[in-house]
Amino acid sequence: MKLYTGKAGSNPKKVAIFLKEKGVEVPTQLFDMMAFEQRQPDFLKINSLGTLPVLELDDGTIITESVAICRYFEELHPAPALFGTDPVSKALVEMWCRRVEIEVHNVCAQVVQHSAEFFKDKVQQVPEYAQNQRALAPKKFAWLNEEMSDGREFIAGDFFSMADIIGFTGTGLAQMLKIELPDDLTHFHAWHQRISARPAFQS
Ligand SMILES: N[C@@H](CCC(=O)N[C@@H](CS)C(=O)NCC(=O)O)C(=O)O
Repeated sequence: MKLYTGKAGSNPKKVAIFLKEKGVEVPTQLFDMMAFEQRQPDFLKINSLGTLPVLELDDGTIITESVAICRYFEELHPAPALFGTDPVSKALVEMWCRRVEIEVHNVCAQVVQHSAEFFKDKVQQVPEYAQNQRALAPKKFAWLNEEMSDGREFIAGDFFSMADIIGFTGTGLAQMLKIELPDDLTHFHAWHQRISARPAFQS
């Protein structure tokens, strides 16, 4: 098996953190994303979207999508469980992965895609949309803060999960974009400090 990935990028980072949490090492080919290696014709035959990460299995099966790759490794290495352990916790992790991906991570990613030079040949950029999503982002972090005001330790409940990894990489995008995350988002900041201290989150 081989993991095609990059040093930069929030989605490669999700898989890197997940694998560290699992204590799993995978043969890896690092792409120079800024040199657009992932957009070259040979790689487009592997992933038509020209994005990373991608996992190639020994039988040639190609798995794209960071969360799908993590789910595959969860099946191979069930402990520690990062997608829940029983019907309720599994549903809660799925729910929160989607909520954090769509409501937080993707809003920040849209700002990048509609404003960064890096995407100008790939995305039909609409600067007003980038501004709109930038203005929306603080509201999404305020929403997450409010959701976490019930005292839960992690995003999906009282256990660490994939949802925390997605929340962390989404927050990384916001930091990169210098989106203000006010100090009074106390539940959000306490959560962020808690997970940032985990060994797997050290870069
Ligand atoms: N939904 C995909 C998104 C993958 C993605 O957009 N990856 C970015 C890095 S964060 C990428 O490879 N961009 C390179 C490019 O567009 O050239 C996932 O979760 O893996």
